[in-house]
Amino acid sequence: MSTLVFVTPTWDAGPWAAEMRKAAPSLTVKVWPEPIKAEEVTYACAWLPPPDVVKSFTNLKVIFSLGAGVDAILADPTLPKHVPIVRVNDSDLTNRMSEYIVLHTLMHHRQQRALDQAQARGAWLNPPQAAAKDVTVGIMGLGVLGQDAAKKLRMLDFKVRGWSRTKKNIEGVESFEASRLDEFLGGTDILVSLLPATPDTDGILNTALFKKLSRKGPLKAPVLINAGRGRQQNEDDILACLNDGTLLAASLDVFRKEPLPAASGLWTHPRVTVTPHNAADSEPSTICAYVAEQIRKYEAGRPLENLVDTKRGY
Ligand code: NDP
Ligand code: OXD
Repeated sequence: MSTLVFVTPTWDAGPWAAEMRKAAPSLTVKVWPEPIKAEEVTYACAWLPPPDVVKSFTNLKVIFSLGAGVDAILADPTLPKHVPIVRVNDSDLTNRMSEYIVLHTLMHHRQQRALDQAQARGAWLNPPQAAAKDVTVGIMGLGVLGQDAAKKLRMLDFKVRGWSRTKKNIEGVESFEASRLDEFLGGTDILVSLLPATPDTDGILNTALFKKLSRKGPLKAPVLINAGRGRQQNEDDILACLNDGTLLAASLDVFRKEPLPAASGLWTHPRVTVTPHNAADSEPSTICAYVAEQIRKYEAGRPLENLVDTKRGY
């Protein structure tokens, strides 16, 4: 019998273990750090695993990331190099992310924060309202999540463009490969990041980049929505750019340090919307069903899906 262990120190693993027992009754399911015979563990399901833990499972066959991003798993320098890592690619998580991107794009497009603030003052504010077809949303990262968000924004009639390492062919979406970043930015009114955290994307959302965004859109200054990873953003630059008008507003779901420290000026900035890294939560029942299905395929000698390329870092 195979043993699966959850290594999720920041989450209550109880509901996860219960769902996994339902999804894969033949597995022995454990939760780290309960006493485990490390050599009996064949599968590890991880979210923010502490360094050195995964390597202690000497007969591990597969590591499952319980999220789409794998940066926290790859950050462990002792991770066994020969063990494949599978990440989440699941319609439930994807739909949740697209909800977030559509919600925040519409919130900025319809100037909802300004209307809320006017309501609080009892003011009848009715600013000019542009049509979605006159606004370009530029998505950095046209992978599983970026492509779904792009399609849903298109359905609302936004112009959509995307930037990714390699060029994509998505109906109605203008695709820019890595070398065309400046061109991509120059036509973007609302910038969305759905990039993974890798050495190449570290700090990419900074003043120099924000200054390249379009100022010709109906809102006259660009908006930033980051639901990728906090490491991508320079938070001092974001505040400075909001204050000098380089950026109009921002919605941030991810931060360099999470939870966002109380002292951060992002909490109180009137044009920043802070959300607690909940753009797309991993739902135990669907993700456990996904992991169980992968294990069934693997044990039947079929290939694992959604494998992480550890050299690229995503
Ligand atoms: P994918 O791996 O499917 O897509 C990643 C995209 O980023 C690809 O299009 C890839 O290009 C592009 N990319 C990667 N590196 C670069 C680079 N250096 N330059 C240009 N483009 C690059 O990932 P997902 O769409 O599934 O997820 C994206 C990220 O979203 C996750 O890694 C995670 O950090 C974040 N996330 C956040 C959540 C939240 O709640 N806030 C929830 C879930 C995920 P190419 O296609 O050419 O390889
Ligand atoms: C993920 C996340 O990567 O929730 O899935 O951040």
